Parts: sequence; C-alpha cells; structure tokens
Amino acid sequence: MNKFNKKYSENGFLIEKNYFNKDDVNKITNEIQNLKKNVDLYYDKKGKLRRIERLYDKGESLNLANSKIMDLLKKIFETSFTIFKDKFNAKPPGGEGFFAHYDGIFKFRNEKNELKKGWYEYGNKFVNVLIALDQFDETNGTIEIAKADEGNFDELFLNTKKNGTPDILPEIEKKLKFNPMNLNVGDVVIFNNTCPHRSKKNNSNSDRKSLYYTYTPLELGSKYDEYFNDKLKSKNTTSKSLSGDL
Ligand SMILES: O=C(O)CCC(=O)C(=O)O
Repeated sequence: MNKFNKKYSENGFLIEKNYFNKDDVNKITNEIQNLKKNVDLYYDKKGKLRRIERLYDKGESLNLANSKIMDLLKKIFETSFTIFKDKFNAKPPGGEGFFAHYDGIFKFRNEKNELKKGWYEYGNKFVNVLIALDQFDETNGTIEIAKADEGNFDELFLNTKKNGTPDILPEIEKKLKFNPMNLNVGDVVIFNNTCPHRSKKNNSNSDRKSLYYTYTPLELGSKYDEYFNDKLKSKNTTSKSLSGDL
C-alpha cells in the first residue's frame, strides 16, 4: 500500500497541496466564466450563478484538469478511475452552505416511478475530488469533512433524513468530528462519498469557487451519461443545499 493509500484508508480523505498552480487555476477559471453552451447552469433566488454541471470536457484547461486528477487517483489507488459526475460550485458572498450529508445516499423515483438507491444504482465506490479555485477558510464557509462511515447503502441510509436528500440526521451529526479544510488556491481534497461533510454560508466579500468532481473505477465503464440522463428524468425535486435553491 502506498503512503497516500494508507492515509486514505485511515480517514477516507486526504489533501494534496498545490496540485494545480495559480496559472492552471486562472486558465480553468477563465474557461468556466465563458461557459454558456452544453452545460447546465443553476442560479440562486437572487439570480446569482450558483452551480454549473456537465463542464469537465468543455475547455482545454478543464480537460487537462480532469486528466491530471485521473493521474492522481491512479497514483493513490493503483487503479484507473473515470469521471461519474462534475460540477462547479460558485458559492458567492452570502451563498448558502450545505447541511451535513453523505454523497449519493438518497432514494429517488425514476420516470417509471420506481424507487432507486441514489448513486448506488451506478456502482459502489465513489471518490470525490474538490479543487480549490479560491482560498477556502472559516470565513467563506470552507468544506468540513469527517472520517468515512462504514456500511453499505442500506446501513448508511438509516443515518439520513430520508427526504430525498443525503442529509444526515442531527443526532448522528452531533457525534461526528468535522475537520474544517484550510485550502489554498490549487489544493485538492480527495474524499470518499461516505465521509459526512458540510459547510457554512460564505460570510466573506468574495466568491469561494471550486470544482467538485466524482469518480468511479474505470473497470465498471463510464456511468456519466446514464447518471445525467437519469437525473434529468428523476422525479426527485429536493436539493442538498441549505436554502433548497436549485
Ligand atoms: O462546496 C461545499 O461547500 C460543499 C459541497 C458539497 O458538499 C456537495 O456539493 O455535495
């Protein structure tokens, strides 16, 4: 087991400092600012851009970032990964945080009205990668991550609010130790989807931008198109954000 893998196995998360340099990040940010076509844009109630999805391959620097992340995952896990879902989170000043949640542990109804097990319809190992495009600290609602929970979908589902979101019950959240991540521009956090995580509102005067990608083992094939097609048809209208803004 390599040193990264050992650390990841202990906690379910690790930080890779300075994986992207400032120049890389500037190019990525510029590409994101010019994205208009073939991506999904989400605005908050005040009309501010909150999130962009389906963007990882919509620019040269974005494509390069995804390749560099896949290289990093291969180094850590000694197996190849492919992208499962992708988003850019803007978190502008005043932007809402997220309740404590897992990723992918929720149920949704598909177009045939069948109840489905969140991301576990597409696999059973999910690695999140957050790329800090701005500094992350306690003033701008940095991400806080707790050690990965053990258990399969059904076991972890019991810890959630069971309301179509992966939000964790307050009595479970109270017992967890969350680690606020202090990140510099270009730092990358790699964490298991079963790590409870949350963030507070952005109380600073500037954006707190990030790329938030999720990867699955390549051996299962790409589930990216299937996931986004199902998401479009899903009858689940609840969102994970504190405000419920979509
Ligand atoms: O950006 C954040 O503060 C957390 C994002 C998050 O947890 C999510 O999108 O699942």
